[in-house]
Amino acid sequence: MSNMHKAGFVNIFGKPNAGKSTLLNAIIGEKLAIISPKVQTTRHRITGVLTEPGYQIVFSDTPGIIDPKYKLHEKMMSVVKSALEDADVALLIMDAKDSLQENLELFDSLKLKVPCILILNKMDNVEAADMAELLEKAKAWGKAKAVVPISARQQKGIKDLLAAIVAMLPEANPFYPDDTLTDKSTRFFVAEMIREKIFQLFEEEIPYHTTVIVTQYQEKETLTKITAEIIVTRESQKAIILGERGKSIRELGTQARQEIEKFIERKVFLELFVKVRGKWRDNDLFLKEYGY
Ligand SMILES: Nc1nc2c(ncn2[C@@H]2O[C@H](COP(=O)(O)OP(=O)(O)OP(=O)(O)O)[C@@H](O)[C@H]2O)c(=O)[nH]1
Ligand SMILES: [Mg+2]
Repeated sequence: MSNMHKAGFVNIFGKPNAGKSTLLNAIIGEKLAIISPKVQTTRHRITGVLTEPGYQIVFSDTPGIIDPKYKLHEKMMSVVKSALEDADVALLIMDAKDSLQENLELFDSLKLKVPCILILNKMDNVEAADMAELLEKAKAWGKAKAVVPISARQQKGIKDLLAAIVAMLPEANPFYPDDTLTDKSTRFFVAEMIREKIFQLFEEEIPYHTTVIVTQYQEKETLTKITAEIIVTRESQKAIILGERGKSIRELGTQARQEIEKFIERKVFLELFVKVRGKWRDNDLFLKEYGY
């Protein structure tokens, strides 16, 4: 019998929409990271802690890697950079339908200093024969300790992935108490859940011009009262979020409230306000105020 305990930081990297957040949630078994079919959904580093007998893994989901076009993007890429620096193991994830060559070029450009696992995600979308061929080609890259096909959405291949990770973990004591799931606050997750609904309900550029900040969070006797501000860059965007006679923001409020109630397991009274802050995405003070 050995008392050896393993623990480490395992950070997830990839292009936008590869399924990083879906993977984090599948591993932790809780919806920590928000998900949408649109690119650039994740803007922060989201930690999820998995504690099992004999090991603890601190996973970090990160924003998809892009060329920055404004300051918010730069902040997002600095999140990726810092995650590159403190990983024990890097999970490099790609959509199995996407170009292998493009993804490998991106992964090469990261100049990783830690061992990595290459993950071929969304295998549910690909014929078995094509998947086998992709797997061979991916292995030929030669830089990953393991290449693991998964479906994050259908939670397939997660066990194999975990086994590959655990084999690479350093010996260490756990960093967190065994009931810790994340280091982010409930307020943070509430703002994220509202932002997710904006990504899911509004088209085109709206989600990209929007951020959400929780301004009030009060636990009353029978319910939790939450006030949040939705920040946009233009009056026209505010009008779209409000909708005709407030129809759109009511729908947004209802969907977000249901999601928050599931998360905190309490009744919620949610009040939303929309504010226009021109160019907040390029303004250091606003970015800081909004948590970036
Ligand atoms: N078919 C299929 N779709 C998936 C799978 N995993 C994720 N998706 C979908 O891919 C889209 C993007 O998923 P996310 O988890 O938000 O991707 P991400 O890499 O975190 O994206 P960013 O945060 O924008 O960088 C969503 O519509 C997911 O439902 C999978 O295994 N199979
Ligand atoms: Mg994401």
